[in-house]
Amino acid sequence: MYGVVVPTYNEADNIKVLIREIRERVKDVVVIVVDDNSEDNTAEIAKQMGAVVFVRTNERGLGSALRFGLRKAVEMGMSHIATMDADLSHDPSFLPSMFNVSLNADLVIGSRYIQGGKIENWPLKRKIISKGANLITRILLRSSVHDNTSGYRVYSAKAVEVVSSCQNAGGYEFQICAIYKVLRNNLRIVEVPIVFRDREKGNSKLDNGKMLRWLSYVMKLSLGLTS
Ligand SMILES: Nc1nc2c(ncn2[C@@H]2O[C@H](COP(=O)(O)OP(=O)(O)O)[C@@H](O)[C@H]2O)c(=O)[nH]1
Ligand SMILES: [Mg+2]
Repeated sequence: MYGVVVPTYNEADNIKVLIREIRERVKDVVVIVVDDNSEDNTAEIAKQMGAVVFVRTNERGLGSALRFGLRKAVEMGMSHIATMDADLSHDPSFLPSMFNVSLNADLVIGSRYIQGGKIENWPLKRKIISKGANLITRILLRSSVHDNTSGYRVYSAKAVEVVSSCQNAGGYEFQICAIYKVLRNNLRIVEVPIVFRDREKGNSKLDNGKMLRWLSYVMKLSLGLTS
């Protein structure tokens, strides 16, 4: 059974279209929305669209929401679980081929930085931050992956088990921790090209504080000071 985990915070302008497009592309898919108590009705809209919705009131953060959703998906019996952003940056038309590749891999990464991959409409500043974050990850953690920060992925149930140990990666750093754990456990990662589009509606939740926390985490992980 295929699942798609979508972490949300104030994505009312995007979630309806996203869920509809996922359903159009993948048959028998369960969409799991992990919403951190959005003020804009995101959770209610997702429920109306038939998603399984968890509203968290006592915890926040992209990484902890992903971990929570992935665990729930495995508990519900899913063997292949995609994660994707709610803001339509991750085009659901790539999902069928990513699920297909996941039949022979523990982690499939929708990659902007391999041949055929692309970023559309992102401001130069975001491109530099993303490229820099990937350079840092490849050097400090000796990651062979080209797009370590992509949130468009498919995990096997085995990979979910391995990344559940990323307890100290509550925010954007979860993406890095997950790749690190999967590589260390000798599981198979495959990157497939995706075209990433900047969001048209709603706001990015990435800010300077989150970037600093990300950097501090990656440095600690490389020195063996955190897990
Ligand atoms: N549940 C939850 N989702 C979050 C949180 N922060 C960001 N997200 C979601 O994670 C996805 C990526 O966030 P986004 O703001 O688009 O980041 P960006 O693409 O790096 O600018 C979106 O679906 C957001 O709604 C959070 O604290 N909790
Ligand atoms: Mg985004």
